[in-house]
Amino acid sequence: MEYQNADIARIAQELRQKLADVPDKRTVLRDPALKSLYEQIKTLPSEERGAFGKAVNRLKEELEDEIASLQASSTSLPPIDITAPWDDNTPANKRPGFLPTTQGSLHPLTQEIEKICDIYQRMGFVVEESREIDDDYHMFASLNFPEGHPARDDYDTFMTDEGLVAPAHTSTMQNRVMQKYAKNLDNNAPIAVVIPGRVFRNEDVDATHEHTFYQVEGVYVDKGITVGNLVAVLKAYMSEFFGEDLHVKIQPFYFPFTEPSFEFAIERPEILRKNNSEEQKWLELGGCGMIHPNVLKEAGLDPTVYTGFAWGFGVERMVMMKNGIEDIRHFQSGNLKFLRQF
Ligand code: FA5
Repeated sequence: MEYQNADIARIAQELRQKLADVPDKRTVLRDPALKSLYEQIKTLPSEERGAFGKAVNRLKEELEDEIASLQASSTSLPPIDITAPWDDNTPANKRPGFLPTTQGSLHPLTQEIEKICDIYQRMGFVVEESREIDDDYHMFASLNFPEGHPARDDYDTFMTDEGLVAPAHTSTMQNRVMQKYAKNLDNNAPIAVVIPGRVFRNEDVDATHEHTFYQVEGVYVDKGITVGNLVAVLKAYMSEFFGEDLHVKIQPFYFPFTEPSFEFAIERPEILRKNNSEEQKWLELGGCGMIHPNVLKEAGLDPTVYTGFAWGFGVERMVMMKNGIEDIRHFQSGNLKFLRQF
Protein backbone atom coordinates (compact mmCIF):
# COMPACT_ATOMS: atom_id res chain seq x y z
CA MET A 1 0.00 0.00 0.00
CA GLU A 2 1.29 3.47 -0.97
CA TYR A 3 0.92 6.36 1.47
CA GLN A 4 0.45 9.94 0.24
CA ASN A 5 1.74 11.46 3.46
CA ALA A 6 5.55 11.49 3.34
CA ASP A 7 5.99 10.77 7.08
CA ILE A 8 3.71 7.75 6.98
CA ALA A 9 5.33 6.43 3.78
CA ARG A 10 8.82 6.72 5.32
CA ILE A 11 7.88 5.05 8.59
CA ALA A 12 5.96 2.30 6.76
CA GLN A 13 9.13 1.48 4.83
CA GLU A 14 11.25 1.48 8.01
CA LEU A 15 8.82 -0.80 9.86
CA ARG A 16 8.59 -3.28 6.96
CA GLN A 17 12.38 -3.50 7.02
CA LYS A 18 12.31 -4.15 10.79
CA LEU A 19 9.67 -6.79 10.25
CA ALA A 20 12.08 -8.68 8.03
CA ASP A 21 14.97 -8.28 10.50
CA VAL A 22 13.68 -8.81 14.05
CA PRO A 23 13.02 -12.34 15.42
CA ASP A 24 10.00 -11.32 17.53
CA LYS A 25 7.79 -9.70 14.89
CA ARG A 26 5.21 -8.32 17.34
CA THR A 27 7.77 -5.82 18.74
CA VAL A 28 7.27 -3.84 15.50
CA LEU A 29 3.74 -2.94 16.65
CA ARG A 30 5.24 -1.31 19.75
CA ASP A 31 7.90 0.58 17.76
CA PRO A 32 8.34 4.28 18.82
CA ALA A 33 8.10 5.36 15.17
CA LEU A 34 4.55 4.00 14.94
CA LYS A 35 3.71 5.60 18.24
CA SER A 36 5.04 8.95 16.97
CA LEU A 37 2.59 8.86 14.05
CA TYR A 38 -0.33 8.46 16.49
CA GLU A 39 1.03 11.35 18.57
CA GLN A 40 1.30 13.49 15.46
CA ILE A 41 -2.48 13.26 14.88
CA LYS A 42 -3.37 15.68 17.64
CA THR A 43 -0.85 18.29 16.36
CA LEU A 44 -2.50 18.48 12.90
CA PRO A 45 -5.15 20.99 11.78
CA SER A 46 -8.57 19.45 12.37
CA GLU A 47 -9.38 19.10 8.61
CA GLU A 48 -6.28 16.88 8.10
CA ARG A 49 -6.70 14.68 11.20
CA GLY A 50 -9.33 12.28 9.78
CA ALA A 51 -7.40 11.25 6.66
CA PHE A 52 -4.08 11.08 8.53
CA GLY A 53 -5.56 8.96 11.38
CA LYS A 54 -7.20 6.56 8.91
CA ALA A 55 -3.90 6.11 7.05
CA VAL A 56 -2.01 5.38 10.31
CA ASN A 57 -4.65 2.84 11.34
CA ARG A 58 -4.40 1.21 7.92
CA LEU A 59 -0.63 0.93 8.31
CA LYS A 60 -1.06 -0.72 11.71
CA GLU A 61 -3.64 -3.20 10.33
CA GLU A 62 -1.34 -4.08 7.42
CA LEU A 63 1.53 -4.73 9.81
CA GLU A 64 -0.72 -6.96 11.97
CA ASP A 65 -1.82 -8.95 8.90
CA GLU A 66 1.77 -9.40 7.76
CA ILE A 67 2.85 -10.54 11.23
CA ALA A 68 -0.02 -13.06 11.38
CA SER A 69 0.84 -14.56 8.00
CA LEU A 70 4.59 -14.63 8.81
CA GLN A 71 3.88 -16.46 12.07
CA ALA A 72 1.54 -18.94 10.39
CA SER A 73 4.13 -19.89 7.79
CA SER A 74 7.12 -19.69 10.13
CA THR A 75 9.24 -22.78 10.46
CA SER A 76 11.80 -21.04 12.61
CA LEU A 77 10.06 -21.70 15.95
CA PRO A 78 11.97 -24.27 17.98
CA PRO A 79 10.08 -27.56 18.56
CA ILE A 80 8.54 -27.91 22.03
CA ASP A 81 10.45 -30.31 24.27
CA ILE A 82 7.78 -32.57 25.74
CA THR A 83 10.15 -34.76 27.74
CA ALA A 84 10.17 -34.09 31.45
CA PRO A 85 13.59 -32.78 32.61
CA TRP A 86 13.93 -35.62 35.09
CA ASP A 87 13.81 -38.18 32.29
CA ASP A 88 17.31 -37.10 31.32
CA ASN A 89 19.76 -38.28 33.93
CA THR A 90 22.97 -37.54 32.11
CA PRO A 91 25.30 -35.81 34.60
CA ALA A 92 24.91 -32.40 32.91
CA ASN A 93 21.14 -32.47 33.20
CA LYS A 94 20.76 -34.19 36.53
CA ARG A 95 18.87 -31.88 38.82
CA PRO A 96 19.16 -32.14 42.54
CA GLY A 97 16.02 -33.48 44.15
CA PHE A 98 14.65 -35.34 41.12
CA LEU A 99 14.49 -39.12 41.41
CA PRO A 100 15.32 -41.21 38.38
CA THR A 101 12.04 -42.47 36.93
CA THR A 102 13.24 -46.07 37.32
CA GLN A 103 12.51 -45.64 41.02
CA GLY A 104 8.85 -44.83 40.40
CA SER A 105 6.02 -47.34 40.55
CA LEU A 106 2.32 -47.56 39.95
CA HIS A 107 0.17 -46.08 42.68
CA PRO A 108 -1.11 -48.77 45.08
CA LEU A 109 -4.70 -48.14 44.01
CA THR A 110 -3.79 -48.59 40.33
CA GLN A 111 -2.00 -51.85 41.19
CA GLU A 112 -5.03 -53.09 43.12
CA ILE A 113 -7.53 -52.10 40.43
CA GLU A 114 -5.45 -54.12 37.94
CA LYS A 115 -5.57 -57.13 40.29
CA ILE A 116 -9.33 -56.73 40.83
CA CYS A 117 -10.02 -56.56 37.08
CA ASP A 118 -7.78 -59.57 36.53
CA ILE A 119 -9.84 -61.65 38.98
CA TYR A 120 -13.13 -60.64 37.37
CA GLN A 121 -11.76 -61.30 33.88
CA ARG A 122 -10.80 -64.82 34.94
CA MET A 123 -14.41 -65.18 36.14
CA GLY A 124 -15.68 -64.26 32.64
CA PHE A 125 -16.40 -60.53 33.02
CA VAL A 126 -15.34 -57.87 30.53
CA VAL A 127 -13.95 -54.56 31.82
CA GLU A 128 -15.33 -51.16 30.81
CA GLU A 129 -13.99 -47.90 32.20
CA SER A 130 -16.29 -45.45 33.92
CA ARG A 131 -16.47 -41.72 33.11
CA GLU A 132 -15.27 -38.85 35.25
CA ILE A 133 -17.88 -36.46 33.91
CA ASP A 134 -21.43 -37.51 33.24
CA ASP A 135 -24.98 -36.21 33.02
CA ASP A 136 -28.02 -36.06 35.23
CA TYR A 137 -29.82 -38.77 33.22
CA HIS A 138 -27.14 -41.43 33.88
CA MET A 139 -26.66 -40.26 37.49
CA PHE A 140 -30.35 -40.39 38.41
CA ALA A 141 -33.18 -40.95 35.88
CA SER A 142 -31.66 -44.05 34.22
CA LEU A 143 -31.30 -45.51 37.74
CA ASN A 144 -34.94 -45.12 38.76
CA PHE A 145 -34.41 -42.10 41.04
CA PRO A 146 -37.72 -40.22 40.80
CA GLU A 147 -37.45 -36.46 40.22
CA GLY A 148 -37.00 -34.71 43.61
CA HIS A 149 -36.68 -38.04 45.53
CA PRO A 150 -34.73 -37.67 48.81
CA ALA A 151 -32.48 -40.63 47.81
CA ARG A 152 -30.77 -38.20 45.40
CA ASP A 153 -29.35 -36.42 48.45
CA ASP A 154 -27.25 -39.50 49.33
CA TYR A 155 -25.23 -38.83 46.18
CA ASP A 156 -24.38 -35.18 46.72
CA THR A 157 -21.63 -34.41 44.23
CA PHE A 158 -20.21 -31.60 42.11
CA MET A 159 -21.88 -30.07 39.07
CA THR A 160 -20.73 -27.73 36.31
CA ASP A 161 -22.70 -24.60 35.38
CA GLU A 162 -23.84 -26.49 32.26
CA GLY A 163 -25.41 -29.21 34.46
CA LEU A 164 -22.74 -31.89 33.93
CA VAL A 165 -22.09 -34.11 36.94
CA ALA A 166 -18.94 -35.54 38.54
CA PRO A 167 -20.35 -39.05 39.11
CA ALA A 168 -20.91 -39.98 42.77
CA HIS A 169 -20.85 -43.71 41.95
CA THR A 170 -19.99 -46.04 39.09
CA SER A 171 -23.66 -47.09 38.80
CA THR A 172 -23.93 -44.24 36.24
CA MET A 173 -22.54 -46.82 33.77
CA GLN A 174 -25.20 -49.50 34.29
CA ASN A 175 -27.54 -48.25 31.57
CA ARG A 176 -24.70 -47.88 29.05
CA VAL A 177 -23.18 -51.34 29.54
CA MET A 178 -26.57 -53.08 29.44
CA GLN A 179 -27.30 -51.41 26.10
CA LYS A 180 -23.82 -52.10 24.76
CA TYR A 181 -23.84 -55.80 25.60
CA ALA A 182 -27.59 -56.52 25.04
CA LYS A 183 -26.65 -58.49 21.93
CA ASN A 184 -24.97 -61.11 24.19
CA LEU A 185 -28.45 -62.13 25.36
CA ASP A 186 -29.56 -62.81 21.77
CA ASN A 187 -26.62 -65.21 21.53
CA ASN A 188 -27.54 -66.97 24.79
CA ALA A 189 -24.61 -65.41 26.64
CA PRO A 190 -24.97 -63.23 29.75
CA ILE A 191 -24.18 -59.55 30.10
CA ALA A 192 -21.19 -59.73 32.46
CA VAL A 193 -19.31 -56.44 32.88
CA VAL A 194 -17.21 -54.81 35.60
CA ILE A 195 -16.53 -51.08 35.61
CA PRO A 196 -13.72 -49.51 37.65
CA GLY A 197 -13.86 -45.74 38.01
CA ARG A 198 -13.09 -42.66 40.03
CA VAL A 199 -16.07 -41.13 41.84
CA PHE A 200 -16.67 -37.89 43.71
CA ARG A 201 -18.79 -36.90 46.70
CA ASN A 202 -19.38 -33.78 48.72
CA GLU A 203 -18.16 -35.55 51.84
CA ASP A 204 -16.77 -34.69 55.24
CA VAL A 205 -13.36 -36.37 54.93
CA ASP A 206 -12.31 -38.69 57.77
CA ALA A 207 -10.38 -41.95 58.24
CA THR A 208 -12.85 -43.94 56.10
CA HIS A 209 -14.35 -41.24 53.84
CA GLU A 210 -12.69 -39.41 50.95
CA HIS A 211 -14.25 -36.84 48.59
CA THR A 212 -12.59 -38.61 45.63
CA PHE A 213 -12.29 -42.38 45.66
CA TYR A 214 -12.58 -45.47 43.46
CA GLN A 215 -15.37 -47.94 43.01
CA VAL A 216 -15.73 -51.10 40.95
CA GLU A 217 -19.23 -51.71 39.65
CA GLY A 218 -20.48 -55.05 38.37
CA VAL A 219 -23.48 -55.92 36.21
CA TYR A 220 -24.69 -59.42 35.40
CA VAL A 221 -27.91 -60.13 33.42
CA ASP A 222 -29.31 -63.35 31.99
CA LYS A 223 -32.41 -65.55 32.22
CA GLY A 224 -33.23 -67.04 35.63
CA ILE A 225 -30.66 -65.14 37.70
CA THR A 226 -31.33 -65.00 41.48
CA VAL A 227 -29.88 -63.58 44.72
CA GLY A 228 -28.10 -66.94 45.12
CA ASN A 229 -26.02 -66.18 42.03
CA LEU A 230 -25.22 -62.73 43.39
CA VAL A 231 -23.89 -64.09 46.69
CA ALA A 232 -21.92 -66.85 44.97
CA VAL A 233 -20.19 -64.49 42.54
CA LEU A 234 -19.29 -61.92 45.22
CA LYS A 235 -18.07 -64.55 47.67
CA ALA A 236 -15.87 -66.15 45.00
CA TYR A 237 -14.44 -62.76 44.09
CA MET A 238 -13.81 -61.73 47.73
CA SER A 239 -12.07 -65.00 48.60
CA GLU A 240 -9.78 -64.61 45.58
CA PHE A 241 -9.01 -60.97 46.38
CA PHE A 242 -8.27 -61.54 50.07
CA GLY A 243 -6.58 -64.91 49.47
CA GLU A 244 -8.66 -66.80 52.03
CA ASP A 245 -12.09 -68.37 52.24
CA LEU A 246 -14.12 -65.59 53.85
CA HIS A 247 -17.44 -65.53 55.62
CA VAL A 248 -19.76 -63.04 53.96
CA LYS A 249 -23.18 -61.69 54.79
CA ILE A 250 -25.77 -59.55 53.06
CA GLN A 251 -28.22 -57.42 54.98
CA PRO A 252 -31.24 -55.51 53.66
CA PHE A 253 -30.66 -51.98 52.45
CA TYR A 254 -32.22 -49.48 50.06
CA PHE A 255 -31.03 -48.36 46.62
CA PRO A 256 -33.58 -47.06 44.07
CA PHE A 257 -31.88 -49.05 41.29
CA THR A 258 -31.98 -52.51 42.91
CA GLU A 259 -34.84 -54.49 44.42
CA PRO A 260 -34.21 -56.16 46.78
CA SER A 261 -31.11 -54.21 47.82
CA PHE A 262 -28.37 -55.28 50.23
CA GLU A 263 -25.24 -54.20 51.96
CA PHE A 264 -22.46 -56.71 51.47
CA ALA A 265 -20.17 -57.34 54.44
CA ILE A 266 -17.23 -59.66 55.04
CA GLU A 267 -16.00 -61.09 58.30
CA ARG A 268 -12.95 -59.09 59.31
CA PRO A 269 -9.87 -61.24 59.85
CA GLU A 270 -9.22 -61.35 63.64
CA ILE A 271 -5.89 -59.62 63.29
CA LEU A 272 -7.69 -56.50 62.02
CA ARG A 273 -10.28 -56.32 64.80
CA LYS A 274 -9.95 -53.83 67.61
CA ASN A 275 -12.15 -55.96 69.90
CA ASN A 276 -14.57 -58.86 69.70
CA SER A 277 -17.78 -56.83 69.35
CA GLU A 278 -20.30 -57.71 66.63
CA GLU A 279 -19.64 -54.31 65.06
CA GLN A 280 -15.92 -55.06 64.68
CA LYS A 281 -16.65 -58.52 63.32
CA TRP A 282 -18.22 -57.33 60.03
CA LEU A 283 -16.98 -54.78 57.52
CA GLU A 284 -19.35 -53.31 54.95
CA LEU A 285 -17.61 -53.11 51.60
CA GLY A 286 -20.37 -52.18 49.20
CA GLY A 287 -23.93 -52.21 48.00
CA CYS A 288 -25.60 -54.75 45.78
CA GLY A 289 -28.96 -56.13 44.73
CA MET A 290 -31.16 -57.44 41.96
CA ILE A 291 -31.38 -54.86 39.16
CA HIS A 292 -34.72 -53.03 39.40
CA PRO A 293 -37.16 -53.89 36.56
CA ASN A 294 -37.42 -50.16 35.70
CA VAL A 295 -33.63 -49.98 35.24
CA LEU A 296 -33.69 -53.03 32.94
CA LYS A 297 -36.60 -51.50 30.95
CA GLU A 298 -34.81 -48.15 30.65
CA ALA A 299 -31.86 -50.00 29.07
CA GLY A 300 -34.19 -51.73 26.60
CA LEU A 301 -34.23 -55.16 28.33
CA ASP A 302 -37.46 -57.04 29.05
CA PRO A 303 -37.70 -57.64 32.85
CA THR A 304 -40.27 -60.41 32.32
CA VAL A 305 -37.59 -62.40 30.45
CA TYR A 306 -34.31 -61.31 32.06
CA THR A 307 -33.15 -60.70 35.61
CA GLY A 308 -29.77 -59.65 36.88
CA PHE A 309 -27.74 -58.30 39.75
CA ALA A 310 -25.40 -55.37 40.22
CA TRP A 311 -22.92 -54.31 42.88
CA GLY A 312 -20.58 -51.45 43.66
CA PHE A 313 -17.62 -51.75 46.04
CA GLY A 314 -15.21 -49.11 47.31
CA VAL A 315 -11.66 -49.94 46.22
CA GLU A 316 -9.89 -48.03 49.02
CA ARG A 317 -11.93 -49.84 51.67
CA MET A 318 -11.00 -53.25 50.19
CA VAL A 319 -7.31 -52.34 49.95
CA MET A 320 -7.35 -50.91 53.50
CA MET A 321 -8.89 -54.10 54.74
CA LYS A 322 -6.44 -56.33 52.90
CA ASN A 323 -3.36 -54.44 54.11
CA GLY A 324 -4.44 -53.24 57.54
CA ILE A 325 -4.36 -49.55 56.54
CA GLU A 326 -6.06 -47.48 59.20
CA ASP A 327 -6.64 -44.19 57.35
CA ILE A 328 -7.97 -43.68 53.80
CA ARG A 329 -6.19 -40.31 53.55
CA HIS A 330 -2.79 -42.04 53.17
CA PHE A 331 -3.66 -42.88 49.54
CA GLN A 332 -3.72 -39.28 48.38
CA SER A 333 -1.10 -37.95 50.79
CA GLY A 334 1.86 -38.44 48.44
CA ASN A 335 3.76 -39.81 51.45
CA LEU A 336 6.60 -41.86 49.95
CA LYS A 337 7.08 -43.89 53.15
CA PHE A 338 3.53 -45.14 52.73
CA LEU A 339 3.63 -45.60 48.94
CA ARG A 340 6.94 -47.50 48.94
CA GLN A 341 5.40 -50.31 51.00
CA PHE A 342 3.44 -51.50 47.96
C1 FA5 B 1 -23.24 -47.00 46.00
O1 FA5 B 1 -22.44 -46.17 45.59
C2 FA5 B 1 -24.07 -47.84 45.04
N1 FA5 B 1 -23.92 -47.30 43.72
C3 FA5 B 1 -23.62 -49.30 45.13
C4 FA5 B 1 -24.49 -50.23 44.35
C5 FA5 B 1 -24.14 -50.57 43.05
C6 FA5 B 1 -25.63 -50.75 44.93
C7 FA5 B 1 -24.96 -51.44 42.33
C8 FA5 B 1 -26.44 -51.61 44.22
C9 FA5 B 1 -26.09 -51.96 42.95
P1 FA5 B 1 -22.68 -46.65 48.51
O2 FA5 B 1 -22.94 -45.19 48.56
O3 FA5 B 1 -23.03 -47.43 49.73
O4 FA5 B 1 -23.42 -47.35 47.31
O5 FA5 B 1 -21.12 -46.86 48.21
C10 FA5 B 1 -20.61 -48.13 47.91
C11 FA5 B 1 -19.25 -48.30 48.58
O6 FA5 B 1 -18.37 -47.26 48.17
C12 FA5 B 1 -19.27 -48.21 50.10
O7 FA5 B 1 -19.65 -49.41 50.68
C13 FA5 B 1 -17.81 -47.91 50.38
O8 FA5 B 1 -17.00 -49.07 50.27
C14 FA5 B 1 -17.48 -46.98 49.25
N2 FA5 B 1 -17.64 -45.57 49.66
C15 FA5 B 1 -18.78 -44.84 49.73
N3 FA5 B 1 -18.52 -43.58 50.12
C16 FA5 B 1 -17.18 -43.50 50.31
C17 FA5 B 1 -16.27 -42.45 50.69
N4 FA5 B 1 -16.69 -41.21 50.92
N5 FA5 B 1 -14.95 -42.73 50.76
C18 FA5 B 1 -14.51 -43.98 50.47
N6 FA5 B 1 -15.29 -45.01 50.09
C19 FA5 B 1 -16.61 -44.78 50.00
